Amino acid sequence: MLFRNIIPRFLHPALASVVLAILVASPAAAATHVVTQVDMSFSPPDLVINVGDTVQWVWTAGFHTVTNGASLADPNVGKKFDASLTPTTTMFSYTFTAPGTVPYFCRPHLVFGMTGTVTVQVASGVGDVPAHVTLALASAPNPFNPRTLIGYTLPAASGVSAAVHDAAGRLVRQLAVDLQQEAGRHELAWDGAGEDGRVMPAGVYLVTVSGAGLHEATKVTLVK
Ligand SMILES: [Cu+2]
Repeated sequence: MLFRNIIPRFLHPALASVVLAILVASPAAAATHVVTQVDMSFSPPDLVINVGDTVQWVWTAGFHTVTNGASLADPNVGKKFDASLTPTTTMFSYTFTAPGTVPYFCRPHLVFGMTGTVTVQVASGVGDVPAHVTLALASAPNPFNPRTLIGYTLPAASGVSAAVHDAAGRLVRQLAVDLQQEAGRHELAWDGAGEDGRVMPAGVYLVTVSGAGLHEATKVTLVK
């Protein structure tokens, strides 16, 4: 009798189906993943993302393209995207809406192996795919002067790299290079200065953090 009394109260079939419907209907929040152009390569070269996520390619130097396709012989070259990464076009974003693997390359530097892939997986609500993990990158205060703290959460112990670029995509400051850290929340401070120690002009800067196979970017505004 006790069993009969408890089950309807705590696991009524109608309630259980409502809970299940909410779980199934809640998609993973769409994320933005950053790929940085480093000399004649894309970093990271291979990304795994969820359907609906956006990839943002960030220029640092030179003249490049972000062109979908496996090679120039691929009949689908450039049909999804064929964007420039140059001193005047320093970012390119593309939202992936279908599952599958999309190879891409840089037209001028394909012969030097400047290629990458984006593997788009279907995010599901329950069970089969792990919940979408992010670094939860955020800076505070923002806008800031004289100093901002860049917070992020590592899902596992990892080497962490972090950098600040200006709005033109130039590297301003390397905050960390393969800094070994434990899982959990961490903070890095940026005092608004470049590598030479001089405070940068007021403006918007892009902070990128990589660790545990995750790569995220956030904008911070230095005010005077
Ligand atoms: Cu290139």
